[in-house]
This record gives sequence, structure tokens and C-alpha cells, in this order.
Amino acid sequence: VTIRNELQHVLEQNALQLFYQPIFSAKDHTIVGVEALLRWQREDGSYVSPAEFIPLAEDSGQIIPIGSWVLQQACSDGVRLQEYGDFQVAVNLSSIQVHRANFIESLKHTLNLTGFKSSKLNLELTESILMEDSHQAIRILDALRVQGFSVSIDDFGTGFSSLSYLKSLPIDTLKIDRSFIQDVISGKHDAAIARGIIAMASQLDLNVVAEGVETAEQVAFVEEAGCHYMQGFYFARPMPFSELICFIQNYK
Ligand code: G
Ligand code: G
Ligand code: MN
Ligand code: NA
Repeated sequence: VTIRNELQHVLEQNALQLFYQPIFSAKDHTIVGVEALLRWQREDGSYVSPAEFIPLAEDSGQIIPIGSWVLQQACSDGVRLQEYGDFQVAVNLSSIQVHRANFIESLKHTLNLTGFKSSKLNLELTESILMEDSHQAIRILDALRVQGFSVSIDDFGTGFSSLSYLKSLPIDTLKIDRSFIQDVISGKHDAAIARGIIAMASQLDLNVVAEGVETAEQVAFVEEAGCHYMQGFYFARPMPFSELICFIQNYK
């Protein structure tokens, strides 16, 4: 059986799970939210990375039911998470989901069903989603803002959008791709790029998240550069919801 064939049955087999990775304030290292990251566990116990199966699901159209499942699961977990603190929940979206005619309606439906608040849901879009059709993108972003959602640009720096283009978009947060954070200590150029993105984003009143922070040196660097939030293995790896609750309860 190929992965493509197996993928057709993931939903009926309850083979999908959401892991959560906490996001921290650079100011005081408190937890401000979590990012939901999809995991597929196959029958033999092995995990398939979303980097591998999301593109297949996008090709087959299965990204629609899978994406709906992700949103519903993240929102119902988000409601339970509110018992432990005032946390944002970030969800990654595919271009195909966002460009569907009923996208906003289905989001509202999920909130009604779960009781989660739009102000607590952060939608992570990639630069490419916004570049494909910028007029359409602005319409969608405006509608999301009216509904009270916040929007992040994920993997920032890997696409080709300029900060001046972003200025025209109603978005809240930039997530600097971890490829830039990886080499901020050893690479002069990556350090300059990361510093530049953080400084300009701050000037544009955008929040900045440094992704993939793995070492104390990187933490010190991004804090010094004025980054607002941090996420990465240095603080916490993505983990199942039950572990997240333990992590939050035991965290300082
Ligand atoms: O968690 P991991 O590093 O394996 O994620 C790999 C990639 O899969 C990342 O680019 C991440 O944004 C993406 N991804 C994770 N969960 C989801 C999801 O629920 N929906 C979509 N569309 N992408 C996801
Ligand atoms: O594209 P996106 O930013 O959504 O991808 C998030 C992915 O990055 C997740 O799959 C997550 O597992 C991974 N990730 C999160 N923190 C770190 C880190 O500190 N180092 C590395 N190598 N990967 C990370
Ligand atoms: Mn992401
Ligand atoms: Na990213």
C-alpha cells in the first residue's frame, strides 16, 4: 500500500493527532500560546511528517476534510486549554482551504460548535498564499479581521514578499523562519537578516516570533534584537495535548 492510499483512510481510522508546541514571551518567558502541529501515526506506530503528507492531501483534495478536522480539534482543545490560562492557539492553513468560497463560514461554524473565541484563534498562512492573488488575499484577511481572528505569516523570509507589501496587508504577526535563526550565531548574514526583519516588523507594528530557537545563545540573540516571542526546542518540543497540560502546570 502506498502512503497515498493509506492517507485516504486516516480520518475514519482516527490516525491523526494534534501536537502542540508552546510559544513564549521574550520579555518574561511566560507561555502566551501554542501552535497546533498535525501528526499522522500509521498502524505500525511510525509517524509521517506533515511535510510529507500535506502536499499529497492538497493534490487529492483531502486537505479539506483534514483541515476541517484540524480546526475543530484545535478549537475544542483550545476551550479546555483556557482552564489553564489565557492562551492563543495557532493553526496552520493550506492555500486550498483559505481560497475556498465557504472558508470564513466554516471557520465560524467551527467556533459555534466548539465555543472557542475567534480572538484566541491565530491563523498561520504562508507568504505564498498571500502572493498568489493579492487582491483576493486582502479580501480574505479583511474578513478574518472583522470576525476577530488574528493572522500570522509563517516561514517568513523564505518567500518573496517584501515588508512594504506586508505593510498593506491586515496581518498581526511575522514568524521568522527557523532557517534564519539556526545560523544567527555563526553566520553574519543570517544574523543581519534576522535583525533586519525584527527591526522593520517592529516599525510596522507587527509582532515577531522567532521560530526554531534551539540554544541559549539564540535566545539571547533574538531577545537582544527586539523579538517579541520565541518558539523552539530550547523551550519545548511539540507534544500531545495531555503532555502540554502537564508542561503548563509544571512550568515555573
Ligand atoms: O511539525 P512539523 O515540523 O513536522 O511540520 C512540518 C510542516 O507541516 C510545517 O511546515 C507545518 O507548518 C506543516 N503543518 C503542520 N501541521 C499542519 C496542519 O495542520 N495543516 C497544514 N496545512 N500544515 C501543517
Ligand atoms: O512551517 P512551520 O513553522 O509551521 O513548521 C513548524 C515545524 O518546525 C514543526 O514541525 C516543528 O516540529 C518544527 N520545529 C519547531 N521548533 C523547532 C526547533 O527548535 N528546531 C527544529 N529543527 N524544528 C523545530
Ligand atoms: Mn507554523
Ligand atoms: Na515556520
